[in-house]
Amino acid sequence: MAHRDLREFVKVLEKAGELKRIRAEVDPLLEIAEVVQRVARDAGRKPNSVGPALLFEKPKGSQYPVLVNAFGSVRRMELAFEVEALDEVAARIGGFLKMDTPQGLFDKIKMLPKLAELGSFFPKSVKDGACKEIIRKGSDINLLDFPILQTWPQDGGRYITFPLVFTKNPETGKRNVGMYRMQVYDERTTGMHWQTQKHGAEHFRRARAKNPEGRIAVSVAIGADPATALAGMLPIPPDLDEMMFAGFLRREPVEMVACQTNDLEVPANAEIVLEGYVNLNEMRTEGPFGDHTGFYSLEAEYPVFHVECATHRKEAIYLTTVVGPPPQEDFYMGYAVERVFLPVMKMQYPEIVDVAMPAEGIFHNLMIVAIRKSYPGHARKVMNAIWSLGQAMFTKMIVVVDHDVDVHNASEVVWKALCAIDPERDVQFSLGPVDTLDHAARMQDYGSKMGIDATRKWKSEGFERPWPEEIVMDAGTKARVDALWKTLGI
Ligand SMILES: Cc1cc2nc3c(=O)[nH]c(=O)nc-3n(C[C@H](O)[C@H](O)[C@H](O)COP(=O)(O)O)c2cc1C
Ligand SMILES: [Mn+2]
Repeated sequence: MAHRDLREFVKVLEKAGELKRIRAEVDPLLEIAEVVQRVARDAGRKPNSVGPALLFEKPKGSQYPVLVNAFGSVRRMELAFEVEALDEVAARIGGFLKMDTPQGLFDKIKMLPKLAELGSFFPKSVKDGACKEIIRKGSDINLLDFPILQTWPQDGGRYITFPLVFTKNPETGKRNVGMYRMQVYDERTTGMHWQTQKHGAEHFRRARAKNPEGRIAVSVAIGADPATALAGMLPIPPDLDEMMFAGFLRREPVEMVACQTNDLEVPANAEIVLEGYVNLNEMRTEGPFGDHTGFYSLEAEYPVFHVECATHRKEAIYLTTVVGPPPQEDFYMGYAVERVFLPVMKMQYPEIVDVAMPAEGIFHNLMIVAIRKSYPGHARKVMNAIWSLGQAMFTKMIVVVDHDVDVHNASEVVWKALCAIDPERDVQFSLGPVDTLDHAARMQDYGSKMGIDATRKWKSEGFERPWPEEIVMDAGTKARVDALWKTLGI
């Protein structure tokens, strides 16, 4: 049985010893973020140690509790997806990808259960949902009733950092769900920080092209069962429904309920829902915001979200996350995505053996890729493939190593990669879209990327010198020293 909702997940975390309740009053303005830094980040920097999820029961100035760091460890991501190891999710995805077009009757029959399973993940519309226990309209809505955090001193205000932003493609009617932060401007207005390459921004542009004076319906859900709550960050192709993917992850369809005031649907089990619209001709300054780069993202112009209706559960739990200098909670969320989508990458590019995105590289700055090299220039082919692969296009630096390098062992990667390169020969630059948050790029959203071919060089790549063998002790000597070991007194 999938986790029913966020509060059930809270109980699961508590039972697993992964959650701490904080009964003292703590201020959502800066203080909660500082507690999170001390408990989660400082602990997370020591090997094999991560801090617990935190449930602040008495945030100052609000009657609703705050849940933070709920996904801030590999174990908690496993609990979220109800698996013993993240590889299980990867294997399930791999199983579906391997489904070839059936040849004979026997193959067709064999595939039926899998196809039926796939069908059973489609979101299901339901008549009513717990998210509508309380319905507020107009001046009865006050976002500031919720314990929305300000996380860093120079932030432009309070930000909703864990929203599911629902929009519809104005041309196809297909749904998108993205996790885009929302700066709270007042009781009923927020920013809508969908970056230019994201699907929400594309819906906005297409709607504006049709009618620049119009608006686009937007609904936002905050807090749901874990797979659903996380679905907004998944880097999946446009027009692939994140709610379908959430259903796949939880092995049960997500129940969706119609909004009160627009034609969108939201997860019925959501803790809080904000319904409203974005005007297509209205922009407002958003930021600064202490971001997951560890620096403040600068102010910029973004669309504005107007809330017309707010619905929520009685005793709603406000789910949020704190970003800042890495590693923070989002590192573990991203790590799970990296593991889960590895089979998808491998299906498109079978030469890829493994990838790693170290925490300090905050996803977009560094990807280490191990490949089974088969032909001259193969490493550069893989770089170009990654730069054209969904949100991996943002990768500022790609290091390609041979299949026998452990990409998760930073010390091995640094050692072997540096030994394998002649910098002038092996570094490749490319130009293209970069992450909006990259403050060093020559201009916002556009800049250069670098690939390092750190594979062994071949004669067929113009390398005429012999390549040396890596040093390893021979088995005979090892066995003799094993036999001697006890006599050595070491
Ligand atoms: C905690 C967190 C906050 C995020 N904030 C933003 C944001 O403010 N703007 C944005 O464009 N992407 C943000 N992202 C990344 C997007 O959620 C991610 O790129 C997602 O795939 C976007 O969905 P889409 O592909 O449907 O547009 C955030 C991710 C996380 C985990
Ligand atoms: Mn999407």
